[in-house]
Amino acid sequence: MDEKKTLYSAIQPTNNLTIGNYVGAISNWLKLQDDYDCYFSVANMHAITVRQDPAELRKKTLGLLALYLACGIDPQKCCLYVQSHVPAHAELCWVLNSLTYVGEMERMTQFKDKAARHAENVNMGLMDYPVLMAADILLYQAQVVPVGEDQRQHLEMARDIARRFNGAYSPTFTVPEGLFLKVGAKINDLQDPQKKMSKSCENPNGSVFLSDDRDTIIRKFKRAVTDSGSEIIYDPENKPGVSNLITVYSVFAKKSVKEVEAEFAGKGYGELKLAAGEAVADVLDPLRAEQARLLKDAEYLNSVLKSGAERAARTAGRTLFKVYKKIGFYQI
Ligand code: ATP
Ligand code: LTN
Repeated sequence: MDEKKTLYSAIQPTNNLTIGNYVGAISNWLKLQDDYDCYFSVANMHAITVRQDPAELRKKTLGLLALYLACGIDPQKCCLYVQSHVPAHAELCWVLNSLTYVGEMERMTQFKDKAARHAENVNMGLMDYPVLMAADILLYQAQVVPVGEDQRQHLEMARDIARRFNGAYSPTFTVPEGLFLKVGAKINDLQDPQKKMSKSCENPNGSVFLSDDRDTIIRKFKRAVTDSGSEIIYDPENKPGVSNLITVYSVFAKKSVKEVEAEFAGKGYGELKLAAGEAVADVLDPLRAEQARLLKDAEYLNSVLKSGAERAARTAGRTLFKVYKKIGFYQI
């Protein structure tokens, strides 16, 4: 039997996740969990690089874990854990810091964006974010890392750091490959359909959050910006609003774009908006209910976290041990 490849990914417990995150990240993980040996973490150490309210961070950490589970990520198949529960992340990050140059961190697009957005708090952690992400991935010798386009540069950095370490000492780290899924479509903002839907958007009507209730979801879709004309055809260039609604409906109702076009031939934008809203609500309602049920079961969540942290720490500990030996840290 072929050994399964190791896969690593994470989401930060900041803001509320949108249907974009669901389609672009979690729903893909679900499909990957049978074919890979998966590690999925809640990246709370990354989250504090932007100021967080402590009570909220605690709540969102557990909320994200409950969401992974509610979406069907199976803790029997995957290692689910919270990043700060495995000290090796911070320890390896420190070692890798000495192999990373300030200049290359200053050039990272996300760092420049976030530094501009949080000018009052351009802290060392924000700059070090990609090195911590490299440590996450390299600790588990991950071969495959599913991430969105926005993380491509960080993944490239992780590959460079791995090669640099392997070259300076001896082969130690697996050089990871990014998995940039083409399917699972990109979802755009409902109010500004030229822009990707994001957790931190300014207009809350543009993003549909996984925590939104049915009425809110339907209301947001009813208000979605559409285009001139009245035909329902998929043409992202000329009809970004309608095309985005078609994408959403096709993903959530599990129909092809062609099927959606046929279903709405001769119908109006209003009907498509309503259908999209209902399809999304039909998927999210049970998810939200399951997440709420799990959040009341602290004993179960803690047991998942405990076994996840133990398993993650074992794997990570093996890598860190090798690293410490190679760099000359005296061992007792
Ligand atoms: P923020 O607004 O806080 O930067 P974000 O909503 O852009 O966050 P990330 O945390 O950067 O989300 O991304 C988490 C994952 O969700 C990534 O794998 C990313 O590719 C995916 N993702 C985010 N937004 C979308 C979207 N609109 N469509 C598809 N996938 C998305
Ligand atoms: N930076 C990523 C989250 C993240 C991650 C990782 C993804 C933290 N560590 C390791 C893949 C592998 C994000 O914001 N999407």
